[in-house]
Amino acid sequence: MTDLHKVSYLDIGGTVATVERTFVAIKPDGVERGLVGEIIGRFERKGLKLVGLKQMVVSKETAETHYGEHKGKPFFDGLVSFITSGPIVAMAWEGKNAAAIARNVIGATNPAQSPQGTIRGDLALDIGRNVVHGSDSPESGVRELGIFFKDGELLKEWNRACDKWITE
Ligand code: IDP
Ligand code: MG
Repeated sequence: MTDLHKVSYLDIGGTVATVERTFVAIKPDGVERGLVGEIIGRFERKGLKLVGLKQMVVSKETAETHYGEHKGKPFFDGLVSFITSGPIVAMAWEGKNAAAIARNVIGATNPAQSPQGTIRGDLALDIGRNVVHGSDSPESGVRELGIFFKDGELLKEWNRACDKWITE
């Protein structure tokens, strides 16, 4: 893991700021259902910046590491088997409060409790098929980006012309 997984340095009007990055993945159900463009578009429209993107099939070992906090729970084996069952789309999104913002875009774990307007509220029915993953804190974001991305796979620094219209 390197600094690339944690922050980038954004120069806005001469002010250099550290910017948070978080991990988001479209799960195999979202990919199978053709929701990749729809889901990426929601994060883009929110103003977050895409700084890493790849489609991949997750190994059992990686899935068990990623979901390590849930080991021993009744749904763990099913979750690992589901997340490794087909391709996912792994992403790194950057922006102010990226982890919390991405969780708001995603919604609650159970789609039945997730409001309309969120990804899970609009596009999912079942807690075991909730189409997208998002890191639950900045620290989890760093950990999970380190699991799914290698050095060189994330953009180092990319200043968009529109950044000043998104972040004060
Ligand atoms: P999160 O994805 O909203 O962070 P977590 O509690 O971290 O939710 O659970 C990880 C994933 O495990 C969930 O997204 C969901 O797919 C699955 N999961 C969590 N709780 C249950 C459950 O009670 N039954 C089936 N699957 C579950
Ligand atoms: Mg979680």
